[in-house]
Amino acid sequence: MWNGEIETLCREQMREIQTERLKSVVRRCYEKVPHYREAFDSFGVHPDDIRSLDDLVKLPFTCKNDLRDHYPFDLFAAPKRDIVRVHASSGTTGKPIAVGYTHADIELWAECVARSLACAGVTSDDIIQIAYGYGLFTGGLGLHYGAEKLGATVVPISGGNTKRQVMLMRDFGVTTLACTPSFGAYLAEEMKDSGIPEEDFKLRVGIFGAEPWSQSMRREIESKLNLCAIDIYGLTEILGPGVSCECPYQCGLHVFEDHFLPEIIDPDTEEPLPEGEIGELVFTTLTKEAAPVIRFRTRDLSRLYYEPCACGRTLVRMERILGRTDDMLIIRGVNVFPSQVEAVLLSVGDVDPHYQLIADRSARHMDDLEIRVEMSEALFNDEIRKIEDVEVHIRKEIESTLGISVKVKLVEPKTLPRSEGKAKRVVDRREL
Ligand code: DLL
Repeated sequence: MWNGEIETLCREQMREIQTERLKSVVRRCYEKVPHYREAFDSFGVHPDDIRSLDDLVKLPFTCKNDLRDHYPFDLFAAPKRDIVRVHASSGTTGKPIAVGYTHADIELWAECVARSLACAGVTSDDIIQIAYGYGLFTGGLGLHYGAEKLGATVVPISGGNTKRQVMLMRDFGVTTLACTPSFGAYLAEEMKDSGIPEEDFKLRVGIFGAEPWSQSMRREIESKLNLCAIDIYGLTEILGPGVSCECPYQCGLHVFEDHFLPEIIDPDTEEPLPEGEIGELVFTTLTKEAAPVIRFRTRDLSRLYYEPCACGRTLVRMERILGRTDDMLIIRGVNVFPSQVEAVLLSVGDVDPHYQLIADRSARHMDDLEIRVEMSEALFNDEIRKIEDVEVHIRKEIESTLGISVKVKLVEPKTLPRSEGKAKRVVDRREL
């Protein structure tokens, strides 16, 4: 463990640390950020009212819109001269959000990523190829500083250029790959096509995150890349990668809760939900200087569980992200998450992990959902009859999982757009 003392604290001691830090971040926000002072005042809550973790619920939520409305720097709690870095995220629509970091924040971030990598089983003997994008996106630089802090050898290749990625992976004897799961699947294809014998690659761990992926996708990537695929989670508003990460037991992501205090709420009623129930993840940063956030609504769906992990960590675990409240499609009144479809597609076999969900509205104002997925090379070379059978089989499986009728179209291998960062799984053509 990178920080064994913190990662194995008993619950009582962790709560003590969190309580002290919560009091201090709430006061800091109230004193330094006009938005928080106004929000607390209008909620009728004062920093003096926050005496224990149970008082957290008295505080107002912060939403992505609050960050947009104060774009770029109005939520900063540190003077501009202390800001040493800015990252931004545009999301899928509209105005971006910007987040600043002081020296101490960059140090905190490196600590959390070093913890994540150590948790994943990466050591200073590893060579890590960082194929997340470098730039305003937090993936590249976030992983970079943490991997250097851990003492691993960093190959800062960034995204794109798949042929070069594969060549360097072989030439440098890369042992750890960090990228989005969809780019991982793309690289697996490129490695196969390169004709380089499998045994020439030395990969053993993958650090995959930044987009939802299913358990079946994990198994597929693990067998194609011949590594242990670890899930890492984070978001720009809170830090970037390194908010939580799995260990090789792959049973939930350990949340670095001495820095990020998680809650699960019902997205509709906004009430906190008991342990184990699925709802929206909410985070409060406990130690960030430049851009602290109070009760940030992530829109990500997950659940929390507090029993210690077999790895010895006592940190609260969150389940892999089950979907987002906003990438959920509602088709004829039924909630559909791309991850549900992905799980079915990959469990059926005969198809590759490249797919898209296309929602459209027919002339009779009915919602249609078409699922396009690439067939495997083997199936493509098979008889047309077999292809039709697989199509029908997939359609039936998806219909029984989702409870709605769908269209399924198997397309030729390598015809759907590939992504070098986050995959675009959903195309919604309905005019709502
Ligand atoms: O994606 C930070 C990151 C970079 C995480 C590299 C992991 C690895 P944003 O661009 O702000 O930050 O996007 C944050 O991405 O709210 C989730 O919806 C999604 N996301 C991030 N990690 C995961 C994951 C980075 N492991 C948004 N599983 C979050 C599922 C994830 N979704």
